[in-house]
Amino acid sequence: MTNQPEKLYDNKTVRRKTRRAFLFFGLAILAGLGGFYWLIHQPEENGIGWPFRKVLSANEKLNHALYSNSREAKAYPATEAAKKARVNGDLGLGSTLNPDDWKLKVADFRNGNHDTLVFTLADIKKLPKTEVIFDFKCIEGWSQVSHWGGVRLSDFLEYYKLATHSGKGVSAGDKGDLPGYMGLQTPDRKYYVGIDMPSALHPQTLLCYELNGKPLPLDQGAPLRLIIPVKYGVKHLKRIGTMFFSDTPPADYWHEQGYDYDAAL
Ligand SMILES: Nc1nc2c(c(=O)[nH]1)N[C@H]1C(S)=C(S)[C@@H](COP(=O)(O)O)O[C@H]1N2
Ligand SMILES: [Mo]
Repeated sequence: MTNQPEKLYDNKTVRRKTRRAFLFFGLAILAGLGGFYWLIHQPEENGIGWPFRKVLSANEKLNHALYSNSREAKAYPATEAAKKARVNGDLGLGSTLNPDDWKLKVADFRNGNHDTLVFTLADIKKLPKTEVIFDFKCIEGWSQVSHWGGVRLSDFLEYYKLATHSGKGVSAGDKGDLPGYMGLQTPDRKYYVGIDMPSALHPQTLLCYELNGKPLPLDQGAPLRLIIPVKYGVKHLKRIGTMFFSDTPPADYWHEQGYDYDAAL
């Protein structure tokens, strides 16, 4: 009798342990359900609950930090471009304009000098022509592949040594020497936008004077408009009158109406 193996557990112990295990799993499941309930009942921001939203903002911040000229809007073949590009928005185009009298005014930024520099269309056209064919997107919900021609804004700023504090070219790549933003306005200042400098210097961003290989029509911004494929249509200011540089975000027409400042795609 004495060397009979001791029973590890009697029935009572087994029952107790089983009950405990059930209780534990039950609680674990409840905790899981509770967490899920909590997750899906958080206040929403643009339809996204904040725990998810937090992850998105972190990604957005990362995007900003890593934003580089390598992020290009998809290019299309010219055959896919609309023969008749849609016209939308005429703020700042109300006054009559003789394209031959038009001049581009640029607030000089160098060495804190705030003189106004004046450029003719010929000053711009003498720089290499670049064409961009991309899907133009408006925040109103339409998009259209369209074909634009002009001079890269970065080429213009580089050639005339604009935009840096020191007066060096933007290609010197000295980020500390660049302002954070540039502003553009129609000649009557009724329409105006602010653009972050990395987007302004993006290789697809154009000072545009052609549509489908022909001179830009007046209602599409002749003689010179902005084409900035990394942004929604609101930023593609037609009929540029003035450009200036700033370390703080310049006034922006649609931002003042409540739209996102960046209007980035
Ligand atoms: N001067 C000026 N530029 C403007 C606008 C405007 O009202 N005035 N509208 C913007 C908007 S909302 C869009 S979608 C595009 C449309 O360009 P499009 O007429 O060539 O299609 O221009 C942008 N540039
Ligand atoms: Mo738009």
